[in-house]
Amino acid sequence: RVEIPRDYNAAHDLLRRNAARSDKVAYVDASSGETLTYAQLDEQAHRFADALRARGFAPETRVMLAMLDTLEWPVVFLGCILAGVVPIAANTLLTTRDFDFMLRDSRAQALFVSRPLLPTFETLMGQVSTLKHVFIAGDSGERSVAQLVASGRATSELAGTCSDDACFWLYSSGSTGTPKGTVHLHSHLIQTAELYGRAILGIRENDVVYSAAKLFFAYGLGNALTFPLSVGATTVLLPSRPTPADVFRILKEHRPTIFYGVPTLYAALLADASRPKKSEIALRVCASAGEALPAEIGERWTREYGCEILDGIGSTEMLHIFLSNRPGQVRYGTTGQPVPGYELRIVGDDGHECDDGEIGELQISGPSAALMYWNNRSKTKATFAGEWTRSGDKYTRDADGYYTYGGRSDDMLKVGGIYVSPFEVEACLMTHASVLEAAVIGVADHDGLTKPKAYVVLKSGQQASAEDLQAHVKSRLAPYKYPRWIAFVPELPKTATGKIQRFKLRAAAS
Ligand code: 3SK
Repeated sequence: RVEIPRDYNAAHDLLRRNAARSDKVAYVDASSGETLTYAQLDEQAHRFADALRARGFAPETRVMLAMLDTLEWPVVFLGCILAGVVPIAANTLLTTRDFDFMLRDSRAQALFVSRPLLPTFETLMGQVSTLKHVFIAGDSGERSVAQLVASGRATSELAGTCSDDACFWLYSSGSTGTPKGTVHLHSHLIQTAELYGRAILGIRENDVVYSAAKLFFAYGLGNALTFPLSVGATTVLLPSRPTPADVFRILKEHRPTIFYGVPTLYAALLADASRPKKSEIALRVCASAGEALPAEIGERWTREYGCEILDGIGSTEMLHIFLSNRPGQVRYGTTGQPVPGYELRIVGDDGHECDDGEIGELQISGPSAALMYWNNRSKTKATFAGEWTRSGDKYTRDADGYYTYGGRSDDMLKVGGIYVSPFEVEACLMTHASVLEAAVIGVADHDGLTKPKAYVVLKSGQQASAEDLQAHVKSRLAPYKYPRWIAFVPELPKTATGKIQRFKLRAAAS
């Protein structure tokens, strides 16, 4: 574990580490080609912090970032933290209803929003009484992030934060569809950089990194902000959702040495005939998280590119990866071994610690565990049990200390690395005029990766096609949540008290 002084500011630490790298490129936008050097990042983050202070944003005030991965993202995030203001990095794929909940729940006083995302927020402006200011990223007008930065002084004084102060929040998807504000402290970012970034990935100054996972995800935040800034590496950002063609272009043009992806993307890249040859790219190591990487995908990637994919698992609650394969010791089909600095245990239903080979819930103890879920005492108590954080994931450990994923303890699914609540998709299906009932489970596609499948009971005398229902969900929920398959059934399996037995559907589907 890293010793962190009591008086500590996470953004100050990350920027100070690069004081001697003024002209080195910290970020490059793969879409526009624009770059931000370490000196520019430092100056703009300090100006931003000063501008916040000048506008009366006191330490501990919360603000929301709903921003695409552009050069302004690290400026806003680090600038807030320098000022002691607490940024909430929001998933830009969510809907107005999700943002409405998150803005009210967090009482964020300002919103920093990328211009293309403005329509999603339009109906909320003036409606959420705690939201006082909106600043637009990717713009140069009066209410823009750029103007805010320009208005601040470059020499702002440091907020008197300490290592145990709230630093930033991320919203974690809840099984009921209600996101949970996960509060992280100033000390957490650098812990993940040292324990995983440096010790497992071996990230160093001359690395160029590209993360397909966006900065608002805990995975992307470590990949593309904390780890590269902790050692002075260069990070490639892409504002849009990465297609295989985007990734191939980045791999060839920017020649990242570290690529972070999710299994669905690795499968899509390997399935694409236009993928580059090994000689055209410069990867030395890849990481995968979000869902278990099928062994076949890892093996094919290594055969093709001569570099390993380190499959690991992390969580929003633990901030980054705590269990991972290590370079030179990869066993595809497993999630590897505990990351040193984290302690893991597997616990059976009755609370006993499992022996090797026995399945139970994975629990983690480590220095980056979130403080709590905001405004949610019962879920906080259920997840953060003293030293131990419950993952909700089932695992077994073999005699060599390698861990293998065995499914979720609850009904949540992971789709392309992102949690999806079956309840939320079911509730959305039931808003369709023809649907009486619905149940959603995860089903493996041809690559062995989980996608939502819905079982639907139609109202008597009503008709609807699978395409109708898919379009209905797509227009109301984040795009990755729609059911890829729909089965029309006469009834759903239920308990005597009327609860849907999703496990019966899962058993029948497998
Ligand atoms: O999904 C994961 O495995 C993960 C990895 C790193 C950070 C956060 C998460 C959720």
